[in-house]
Amino acid sequence: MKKVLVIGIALLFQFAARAQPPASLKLWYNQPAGKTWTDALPVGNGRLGAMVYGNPQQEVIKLNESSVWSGGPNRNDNPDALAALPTIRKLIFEGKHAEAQKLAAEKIESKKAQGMMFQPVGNLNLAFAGHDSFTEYYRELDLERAITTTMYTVGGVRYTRQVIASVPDQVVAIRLTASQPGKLTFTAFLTSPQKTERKTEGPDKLVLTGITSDHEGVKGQVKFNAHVKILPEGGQVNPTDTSVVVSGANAVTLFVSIGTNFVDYKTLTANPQAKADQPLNRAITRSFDAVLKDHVAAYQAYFNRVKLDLGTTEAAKLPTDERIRQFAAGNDPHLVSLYFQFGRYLLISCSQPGRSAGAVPGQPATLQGIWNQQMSPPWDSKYTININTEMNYWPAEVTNLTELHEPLIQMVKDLSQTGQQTAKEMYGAGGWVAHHNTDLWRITGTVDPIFYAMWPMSGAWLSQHAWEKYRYSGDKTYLKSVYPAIKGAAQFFVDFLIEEPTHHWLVVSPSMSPENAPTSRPNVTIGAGHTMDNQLVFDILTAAMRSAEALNTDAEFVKVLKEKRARLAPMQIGQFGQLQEWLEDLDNPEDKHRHISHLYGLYPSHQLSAYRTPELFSAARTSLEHRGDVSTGWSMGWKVNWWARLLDGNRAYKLITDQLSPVNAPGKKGGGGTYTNLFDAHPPFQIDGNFGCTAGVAEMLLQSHDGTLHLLPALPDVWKSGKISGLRARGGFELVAMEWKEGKVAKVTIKSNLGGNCRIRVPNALKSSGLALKTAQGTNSNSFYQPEETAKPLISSRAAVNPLPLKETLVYDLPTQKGKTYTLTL
Ligand code: FUC
Repeated sequence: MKKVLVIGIALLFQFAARAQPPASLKLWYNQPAGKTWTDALPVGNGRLGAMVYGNPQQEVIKLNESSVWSGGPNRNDNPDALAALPTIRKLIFEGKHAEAQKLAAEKIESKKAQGMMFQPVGNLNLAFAGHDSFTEYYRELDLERAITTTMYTVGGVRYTRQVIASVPDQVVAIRLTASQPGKLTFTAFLTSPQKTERKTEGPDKLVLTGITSDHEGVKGQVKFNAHVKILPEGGQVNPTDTSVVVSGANAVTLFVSIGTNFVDYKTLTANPQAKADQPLNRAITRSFDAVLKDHVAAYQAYFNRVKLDLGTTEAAKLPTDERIRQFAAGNDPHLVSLYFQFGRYLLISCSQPGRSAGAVPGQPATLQGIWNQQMSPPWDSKYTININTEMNYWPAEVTNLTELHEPLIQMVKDLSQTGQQTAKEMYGAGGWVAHHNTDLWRITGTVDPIFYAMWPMSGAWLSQHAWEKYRYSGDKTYLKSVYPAIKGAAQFFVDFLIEEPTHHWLVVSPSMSPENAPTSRPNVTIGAGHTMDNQLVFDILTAAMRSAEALNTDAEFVKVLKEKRARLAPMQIGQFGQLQEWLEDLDNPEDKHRHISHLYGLYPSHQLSAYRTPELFSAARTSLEHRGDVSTGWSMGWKVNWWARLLDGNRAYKLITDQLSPVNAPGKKGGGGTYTNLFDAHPPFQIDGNFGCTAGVAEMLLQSHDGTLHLLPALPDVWKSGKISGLRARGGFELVAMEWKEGKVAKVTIKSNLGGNCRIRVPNALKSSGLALKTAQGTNSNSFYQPEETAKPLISSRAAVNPLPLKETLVYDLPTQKGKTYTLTL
């Protein structure tokens, strides 16, 4: 009888653990992560990152700190470039691309370091003897409070562990409790793959000191200290040489603090021990609950700005790993909102402005955000700035996390300094340049073999982030602070553009269409006048021009920018009706390359429009069709945005489905997907796909790049009804709330932070009580909604270009006043 009762209670527990409230924003599992890093759950505060395994017998918390990188301050320019530049350019214009690439490999490719590695600090281990056999296991990551919780039962005692990474307190805080007094007995110790020394201080403190590794001839110079304070309630605490043993405690709080000698990319003079002790000494005067309360408040100040409801079905009651497995075949719209909010969670957790006392300013999200356990991670877990780093920040403005854009903007400012020398020494140009990778030390020479490296375009792309941030806020004080970087990026191209011999257009040479070689020139990427380059130069010259105009400065420079811009190569539509990737019509419809760089003009840029450039719009679609759907994670994340911009919600949703497939699904051939912890798979793990897809979901519901606030531009049939609140649009508008039913906007409330005309494009008629809502006429008077005219495309005589049929929309003008809120209804 007693046995039956115990089993009954156990089953009840199991059920309680499994039956989640339907719409909770939680990732949850019925098993620990074991040894699998991509099953562990991430927490972070922009500077500290931790992966929590939730293993009962041996808890592992893998620790990162954003300035722990191999090497030290260094430069990697190749000064031979300048003398070789005229010959390389001549060879390209003579069609001798292979020879040009060979010479560039000798003279432009960096002969120095190829970028340093973002490295781990180490692991905090908590060993619980006898906890290898447990029941009623449950593990979650709560996105609404940014806290992981692990629960299980051993010997009738319910154990709970919570882990957070706090911005206000600058510590990782861990709370261990048990359902009966005196039941917490474990050994805590630090380990690390780095060169470290470990000791204990006093009865209850673990100390690890280390220095990062040498790499590619650059001496490892980042010194770091990890300090852990272990504060039991009841019981005993006894240190050994390198561990602290807690016996018979009722509850325990652990605070983890990490400090380094890093000040900025050229300065390593901070005291790592003091940097680690400062937040730790403050934290230990506070309770876990107090730290938790402040953490949740700081986190929610960002997270709660946006809410998304795409509906909830029975599937939402399943554990997260099961939901991923079933997504394609099932009906689980809530998993998309969970994935969208997880993207926002990740950005809040891995990219914070440096505002806390004593904290180093956070670094931008690397290829892995801030979570890396390997000494030599894939692509060094650094910054690939020919797409991946930019993609990390696509959600920042639209999903209302503009402050989290700051670490990237700071990196742009840093590169605008380091890249000046590269521009001058390698290319004899003013302004600044960066190639396709950079790192903590802000290197701006080339990285990797020239096939991948010959791309002097990152300044143009990264500066768009500085400019677009302004287009959302209209904050001129901010614009002034980034104007020198934007101007410097433009100045480089003013000096570097060269006239090509056939059409006499101004082009970038040498460069490439990122990482893709045309079929007719196998293994040779180098060339001139690639479509993406032309689009990027158009954008950077425009950004500099419009910034100068907004700030009422540099009138002479603006004239130069206008003259140069007018002479750029137009976009071209090739023989298959595709948007040409290269200056010549070399595209192969069978090419499935993951980079589709020439569609930069469609997204994130806005040079292609259904309404203004129908031929180019149709050509972009043809190019995208040719490339197909399934690819690496980040490529699919980009495709969600492209299909959204092509106003095809069902196809965008299809790409979300590809993205939300398990990375190791049986029978899966290639392509990325999603790990059980919702991390994006390149594979391996790369965080860009998370951010790309998050931005894509927003782009399906709201667009503001093409002269209007376009509501529900790409709504898939499966999201018939839903609600979203808090998205931001250019020109200082905020979508306070939008509700849609049966594919129609039922109610929308818009706040105008800057005033001005609000031009709205919608799928259905809307009305307003007492507002001056009128059918739109003429050009939009709002200065943030002026599309930039691109040159008329050249169209191959062999191309059949049919403008795509467009769904009918209505366009309204609503004059707004600064600070006021407006509601429109069906
Ligand atoms: C670019 C991509 C790869 C990978 C790497 C980090 O080079 O082409 O797919 O994402 O960055």
